[in-house]
Amino acid sequence: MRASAASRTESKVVSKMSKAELLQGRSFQPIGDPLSHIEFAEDVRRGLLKRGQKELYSKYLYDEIGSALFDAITVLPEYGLTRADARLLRRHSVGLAKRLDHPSLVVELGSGSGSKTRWILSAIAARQPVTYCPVDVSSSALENCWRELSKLDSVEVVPLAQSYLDGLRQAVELRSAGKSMLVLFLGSTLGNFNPERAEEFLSDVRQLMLPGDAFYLSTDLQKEIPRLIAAYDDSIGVTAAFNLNLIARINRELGANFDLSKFAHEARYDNKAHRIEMHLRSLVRQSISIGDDFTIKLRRDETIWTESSYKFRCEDIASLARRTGFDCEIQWVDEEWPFAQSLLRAV
Ligand code: AVJ
Repeated sequence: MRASAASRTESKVVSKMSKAELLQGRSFQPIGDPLSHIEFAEDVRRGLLKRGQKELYSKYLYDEIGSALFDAITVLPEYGLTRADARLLRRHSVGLAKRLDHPSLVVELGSGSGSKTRWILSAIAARQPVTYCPVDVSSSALENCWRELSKLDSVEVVPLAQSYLDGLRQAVELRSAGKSMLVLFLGSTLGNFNPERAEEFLSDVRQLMLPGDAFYLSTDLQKEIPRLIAAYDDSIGVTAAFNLNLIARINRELGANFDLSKFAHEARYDNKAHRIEMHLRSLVRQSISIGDDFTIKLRRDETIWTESSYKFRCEDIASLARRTGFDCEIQWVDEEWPFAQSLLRAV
């Protein structure tokens, strides 16, 4: 009796609350089950036991500490990418919203903390209510994103803690009949994929879209090598900490015994492949146990490759778009830090 009376009172109160108040009170509940411990262990095992160049997948850089360090990277003076991305979005959001066919669903792949997305979401929501699905494997980043953007008027945030394609597959279920969708892939995250994977990924995304839907893609552009090296090897060592955190994470989660003082962060540019590479260089000859699962040996100066960040030319994006079922409708370029945003239309 008492319980039902209480819940009746509660629902009455709730019905009077504004949307903002409702969202304030609602707890963060992402849909999905992000990366599993088993998958992490298997990927680490495969990458470290590889003959030749050892490697670790860059998606594992983003645990709670790694995501916080990445947020610090985005405000470093040397790291111009995020500011360029934000400048372009601020400058062109309204123009972009006008070109779109009143999308009712916006899906952001790799939203991170979502701070850049505010401009484009408000420009779209000013024209009609919108459902926003941030997709990210980092639930701490998703929670920040949810806190930041669920306050916007006419925006419903549905966070998806999943891989990009699983998240997109889930999100398209929320599309209202006859309405279009906008997929955002900002921050030059596409640059983490090698060219074959990037092409395959865009084709997979295209498969989940309908003709007329829009894909808005940010990519870092080729520029002077010293500027690129500085962006990935900053003077106060935040990027070094970001990189080293990956082996610290393996210590924490898989019971390994990496001694971080025996590794150095390294950023290199491969001028043929047009990519920055991050490596962890072993300063001595050493062996490391990954829990009681397996052991690896590292020679002095042998490296573990932890990330690639490809740098593009505008025409690379346009031709990649054509090969994957899109038409590159317009590109905007930041002059201060060469960086492009491309509006790709599903054909
Ligand atoms: C988030 C993948 C775009 O490659 O520039 C920053 C990650 N790595 N500093 C990038 C990163 C080192 C970043 N992305």
